[in-house]
Amino acid sequence: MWQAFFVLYTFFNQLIMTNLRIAIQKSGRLQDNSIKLLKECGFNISNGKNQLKALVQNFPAEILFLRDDDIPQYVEDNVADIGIIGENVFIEKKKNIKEIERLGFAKCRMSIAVPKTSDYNGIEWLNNKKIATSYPVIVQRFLNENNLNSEIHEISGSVEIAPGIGLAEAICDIVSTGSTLMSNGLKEVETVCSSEAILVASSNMAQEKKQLIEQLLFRIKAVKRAKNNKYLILNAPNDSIDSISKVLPGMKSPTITPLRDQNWSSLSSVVNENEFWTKIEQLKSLGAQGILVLPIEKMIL
Ligand code: PRT
Ligand code: ZN
Repeated sequence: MWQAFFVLYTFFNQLIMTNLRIAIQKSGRLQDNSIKLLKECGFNISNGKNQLKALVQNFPAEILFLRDDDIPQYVEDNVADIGIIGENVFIEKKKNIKEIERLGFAKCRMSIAVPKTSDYNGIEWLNNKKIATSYPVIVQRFLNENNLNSEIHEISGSVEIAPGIGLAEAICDIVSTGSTLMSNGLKEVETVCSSEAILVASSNMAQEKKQLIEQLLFRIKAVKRAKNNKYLILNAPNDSIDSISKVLPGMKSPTITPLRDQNWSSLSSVVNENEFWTKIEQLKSLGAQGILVLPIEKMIL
């Protein structure tokens, strides 16, 4: 009797339970980092690859594996509640969705490139020229901002070969290291925009989904913050503790523990990656010694 009740309870519970549906790229440059981020947020995902859908075992969420170009439409249509895409795709697709968090990976830029041998002498050169691209919306926005009247030739892939086969005089494509442009005899002449992976969300969704997103965002922020900070432990002469504490205020104030040598203390605190080396120089000049630097896994304020 009780067993039957339990089975029925579980069944109805699952029926009414709302899962947060998260769309990520099925394969490509965004996939590994998207899965890594969700795992760092504590998600236990059964198996990503070769599946269209995966259930998160320890959070009311499921992962949908899709082509990155399709994710904005799925999020707009509420098939997925949130998604991870490149900012370039977000701008290009112009869907009714919103950016809710920048994720800091898949960093790249969109640039205009022309043949190395071209007599390019400034942005005006592009006027009345043909530009090949897979991103017509982004290119048109750039042309409008610069009062240029160029022709956009939309192609879906291998944009970098367009000038070589006489399809266009310039291209606009994603650039990361620049080696693709170089090996195709092209030079980068203008940056159109920069891009990184972002989390996007549907503009209208149920309250319980919003709460789940808030929970996920809390975790993402803790993971991102941890990546941007380092944990420092150092030894300092007692008479420098005040000045060192000013250099290393940490999350509230540094932890100070006396050493066996009564003139010295151990001090630990958190320092932001951006100011790391400047702070190390200041600490050294204040007499700090034996500085240990440790990575932080999660950082919750
Ligand atoms: O199959 P699906 O449609 O899902 O994937 P996709 O082939 O459209 O996208 P994918 O996986 O190539 O890229 C996904 C996202 O990663 C892009 O939308 C960008 O936001 C981001 N990203 C970051 C990049 C690059 N770096 C990148 N280097 N996307 C593409 N490239 C390509 C670029 O198109 C060019 O061919 O790499 C080449 C340039 O690289 P470098 O290093 O030679 O300059
Ligand atoms: Zn794509």
